[in-house]
Amino acid sequence: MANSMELWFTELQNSNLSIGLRVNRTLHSEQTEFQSLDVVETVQYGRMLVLDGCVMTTDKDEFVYHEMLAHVGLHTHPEPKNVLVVGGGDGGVIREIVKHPAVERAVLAEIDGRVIDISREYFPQIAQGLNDPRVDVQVCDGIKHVQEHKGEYDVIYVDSTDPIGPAVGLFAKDFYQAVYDALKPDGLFVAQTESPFANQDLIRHVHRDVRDIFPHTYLYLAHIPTYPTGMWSFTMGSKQYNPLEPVASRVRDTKYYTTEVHKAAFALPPFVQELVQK
Ligand code: AG3
Repeated sequence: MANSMELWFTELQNSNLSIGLRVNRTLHSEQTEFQSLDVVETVQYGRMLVLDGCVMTTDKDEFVYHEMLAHVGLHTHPEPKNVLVVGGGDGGVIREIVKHPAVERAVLAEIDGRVIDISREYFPQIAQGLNDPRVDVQVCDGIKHVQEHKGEYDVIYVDSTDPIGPAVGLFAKDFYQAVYDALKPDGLFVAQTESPFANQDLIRHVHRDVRDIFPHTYLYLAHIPTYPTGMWSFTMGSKQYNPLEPVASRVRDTKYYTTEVHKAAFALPPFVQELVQK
C-alpha cells in the first residue's frame, strides 16, 4: 500500500466522462454569493481555478485561452480604443488586452467580486493586467452593463463560465442583441463558446442567434488541454471587419498567438463546419 495519500481533482464533464488531475493541496475553498470557488495546486498544470466544479484556468495552459480570446478580436479591429470584458474576473483576458497600445480603456464587468480577489491573491501573473491604469474593474452584472452602454465599445469579449448557473444569460439571443447595441457602428465581439465535441447544440444555436443579429459571424478554434475534450471554440460577431484579414501583429510576447495561428484558427474541420452551416 502506498504510504502517502493521492489526492485527485475530478471534473465530471458529463455522466460518462471526466478529467482528473493529481493535486498536491487545496489552497482555497469558498462558496461565494454566486458559485463555489476553489483553488488547487495540481502536479501537472500548476495552480488551477475551479468554479462550480469546472476548470476555469490553470497556470500552465491559461495562455492559450486568454491569448486566443483577446488577440484575434484586437487584430481584427484596426483601432480598438474602448474594450469591454464581460466575466473574466481572473484578469487573463485583460492582461492580453492591455498589451495593445491602441487600447485607451478596458472595462471588466465581473459579477462575482470574489473571483477577482482570489485571482489577485493566488494567480498574480494572470491578474496583473487588472492594475493597468487604463483598466476599470467593475463588480456588476455584465448584462446590465451592456444594456446601459449603447454605441460605446469597439470590441466586447464574453469570458463566461459554462452555460449553466450565473452564465446562462450570456448565451441568450437578447444578450447578443444588447452586445450589438453596445458596440460602435464598426464594432465586433468575441465569446467563448465551448467544445465542438461536447457542446454541438450550443454552438449551433449561438451561431444561429449571432448570425440573425450581426452581418458577419465566424467560429474559430484553439487547443486547451484542461477544458472538456481539449478542443475549444470562440464565436465572433462583427459589424464590419473581417478576421480573415488581420492587421499585422501588435504584440510580441505571446506563446500561442501569431498572425499565422490567427488565420489558421478559422480553418474548421468538416464536423465543426457542419455546426455553423446555414
Ligand atoms: N472561461 C471558460 C471556461 C469554460 C470551461 N468549462 C469547463 N471546464 N467545463 C474561463 C475563464 C478564464 N478566464
